[in-house]
Amino acid sequence: MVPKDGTTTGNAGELHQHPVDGGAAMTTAQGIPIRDNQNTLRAGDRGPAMLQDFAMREKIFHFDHERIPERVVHARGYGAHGTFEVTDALADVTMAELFQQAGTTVPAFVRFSTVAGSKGSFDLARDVRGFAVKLYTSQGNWDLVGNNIPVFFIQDAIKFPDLVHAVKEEPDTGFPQAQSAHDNFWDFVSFMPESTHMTLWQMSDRAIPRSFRFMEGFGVHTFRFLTAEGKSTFVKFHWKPKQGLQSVVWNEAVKINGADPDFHRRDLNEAIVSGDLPQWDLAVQLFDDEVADSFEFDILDPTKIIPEEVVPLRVVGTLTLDRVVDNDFAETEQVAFCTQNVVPGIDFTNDPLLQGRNFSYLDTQLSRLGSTNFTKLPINAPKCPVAHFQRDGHMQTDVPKGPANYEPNGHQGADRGPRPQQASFLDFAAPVQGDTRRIRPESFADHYSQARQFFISQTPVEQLHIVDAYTFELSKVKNPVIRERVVANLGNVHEDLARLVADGLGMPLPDASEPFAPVRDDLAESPSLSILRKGPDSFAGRKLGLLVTDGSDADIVSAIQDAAAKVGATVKIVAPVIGGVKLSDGSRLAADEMIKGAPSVLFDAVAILPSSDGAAELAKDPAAKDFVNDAYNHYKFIGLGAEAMPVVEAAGLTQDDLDEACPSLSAADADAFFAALTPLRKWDRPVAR
Ligand code: HDD
Repeated sequence: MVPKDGTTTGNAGELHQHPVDGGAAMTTAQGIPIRDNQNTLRAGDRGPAMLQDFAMREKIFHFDHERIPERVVHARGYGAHGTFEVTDALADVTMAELFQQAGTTVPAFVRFSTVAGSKGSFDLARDVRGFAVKLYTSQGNWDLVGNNIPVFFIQDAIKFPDLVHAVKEEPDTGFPQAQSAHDNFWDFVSFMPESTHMTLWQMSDRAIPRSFRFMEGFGVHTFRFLTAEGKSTFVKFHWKPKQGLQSVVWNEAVKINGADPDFHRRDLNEAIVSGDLPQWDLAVQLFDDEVADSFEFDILDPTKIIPEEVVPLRVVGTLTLDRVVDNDFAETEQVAFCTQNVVPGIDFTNDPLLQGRNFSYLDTQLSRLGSTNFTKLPINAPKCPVAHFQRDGHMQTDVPKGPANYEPNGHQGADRGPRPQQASFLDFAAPVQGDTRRIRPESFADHYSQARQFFISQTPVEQLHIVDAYTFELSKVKNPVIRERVVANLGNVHEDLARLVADGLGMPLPDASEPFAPVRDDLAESPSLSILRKGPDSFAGRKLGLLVTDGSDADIVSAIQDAAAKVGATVKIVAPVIGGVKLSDGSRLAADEMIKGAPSVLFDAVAILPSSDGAAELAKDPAAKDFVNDAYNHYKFIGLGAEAMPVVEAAGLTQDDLDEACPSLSAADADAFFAALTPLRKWDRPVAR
C-alpha cells in the first residue's frame, strides 16, 4: 500500500514473516537491494501478481535454468582438491617442468565417478570408477583422465557410443539404472570379444570398492615422455593408494545402496574433513621401443596391461587430497577434464582409443558448459599465465586491451600480444607411413590371453567372486542366447570360469567360441592384479560400528575409543535411539546413529557391547539381528562384549559359529582387537555363497 505522499508503509506480508536478523543485505543479481524475499508484489491484498515484480521474475528465471546437462558418462561423481608433490625427478626422460626437481608441488583437483548411472544414482553400483586428476602445473593443466581399471572395453573410440548406449538404461523401457546387468550390455559384449578382459575386471571386486580412498587409478593408455631434444620414452601411469586396497562384497553393496546411497562421497568428505587425508603415489612404467616390440601384444592396444612384474613401477610423486570443495556445482559439476590437456614433455601415442578421446572431451564441454569459454571457470582456469588471440564467444569474461587480435602482427610493445616460443610444447616427430585404411591390426587380435592371466592371478576367494558376479549379471539377462554367447567367450578365458558360471545359470556348458588369435596359457600369474594381496597393513582409515545400550560397560567403550585413535580408525556409536545411552558409570554417551539407520554394512568391523538388559531388548529388534547376521555373512570381524550372546543367538548364530574372528572384548583387549582387524575380513568363515 503506497500512501498519496509516496512513502512506503511496508508490506502486509511482513506481518507473516519470521524476522531473521544478520547476514549481508540481499540484492537481485543486478545488485538492487530487496526488502522482501517471501511475497510477490500483488495488486491488492488478495489480488493478482504483478508483472513488474522484477525481483520475483529474475529469481524464478534463474532457478528455471539452474541445471546443466549431466555428463553423458561418469555423471555421478565426487571431487576434492589436493596437492601433488614430485618425489623423484624425471628430468632424464621428460622436459615437463613439473618433473624436473623432487620437491616441486602443484595444486590438484580429483573427481571420482561411476560410469553408467545418472547424477543421482547410488554410489555402490557394480561399475568402473573414474579417477580423473587435474594438475595445475606451471606450464598449464595436465589432465590424467583415468579409471580404477587399467584396461578398457573397446580398442577403438568409434565403438564408444555403442558401448555406452548398450550399458545405459535400455531406450524403450528407460531402465535399469546404473547397472550393466541387462540384455543390451551383455548382448553388445558377447559380440565384442575385445571387451572380455575388461569384463573380468568389472566382475571382480574392483568394481565394488569400499571407498574411493582404497582404489588404484590408471592412465590406461601408453603415453610418451619427451625430452627437449625430442627423445621419447613410453610411459604408463598408475596411482597407488597409500591406504591399501579394499572392496566390499556384492550382497553388502546392494544393501549399502539402500542404507546410504552417498556412501563413497560421504566417506571421502568425512575423511578429508577429519584430517585423515587420503594419499596416492604416482608410479610410472617406463620403457623404450625395444621393450615395446618384445611384448606379445601391442602397447597401443588399451585392452592390455603391462604387468608390474614385467616392467616395474617407479614411484615419482604423491597426491594428497586435503580440501573438500566449497561448492559441488561450481567445482565438481563444472570441472572439465580433457585427455588432450598434456604439458610440454608429455605426448600421445597412436592408441586409437586415446586419439578419439582427444576429440570427445573438448567437444563434450561445449554441450555441458555451454561456451567455448569454459576454461575461464575458476575450477578449469590454469594457474599459470594464459596468452592467446582466442576472442569473444558466449560468456567471455576477459577484457583484452589493444588493437591486436591476430598473429603475426606488426604492432609494437604491449600492443603486440603474445608470440609462440621455441621452448614450448613439443610434438613427437613420429615417422608415419602406410595406406589409409579402416583396419584392426593383427597385433590387436588376442582378446583372451590377458583375461586368463587376470583370472589365474586372483586368490580363490576373488575367483569365486568373479564367478558369482558373471552369474548374477547374466541371470538378469532375459535372452538365453546372449548368456550362451558370453559363456562361450569365457570358455577361452578359463575352463573353470566358464563351467562354474554355466552351472550357476543352470545351463549346459557351450563350446568355447572361435578366438581371433591363439589363446596363450603360459602367461605367468601377476600377483599385483589381486586386491586381497594388497590389503592394508592396519585398521587405519577404517570404521568400527560399536553397538551399545543403556548400561554398556563404560571402561570397555573408552578403551575401544582410545585404541581406535591410536591406530587411526574411526568409531561410530550405534545405539537404540539417536539420543544416546547412559553407560555403566552413569555417564552419557552420544550416539552417531540409531540402530535402525545404521546397518553393519556401513562399517568395516563391528563390536557388540550391550548391557544384559540391553541385550534382551536388542534380541527382539530385527535391525539388531540384521546387524549381526550381515556382519557375519559378510565375513566381518565381530567383537563381542560379555553380555552380547543373546543378540548373537537371536540372529541365529551359535557359539560354534563364533570363531576367532569374533573375539570376546574386555578393556584390556582393545589394542589386540584392533590389531586383529587388520585383514579386514575372515574369508575362511563357512558362509554359503
Ligand atoms: Fe571417458 C568422461 C575415463 C574412454 C568420452 N571418461 C570420463 C571421465 C572419466 C573417463 C574418468 C569423467 C571425467 C570427470 O570426472 O569429469 N574414458 C575414461 C577412460 C577411458 C575412456 C579411462 C578409456 C581408457 N571416454 C572414453 C572414450 C570416449 C570417452 C573412448 C569417447 C570417444 N568420457 C567421454 C566423454 C566424457 C567422459 C563423453 C563425459 C563427460 C566428460 O567427458 O567430460 O567425453
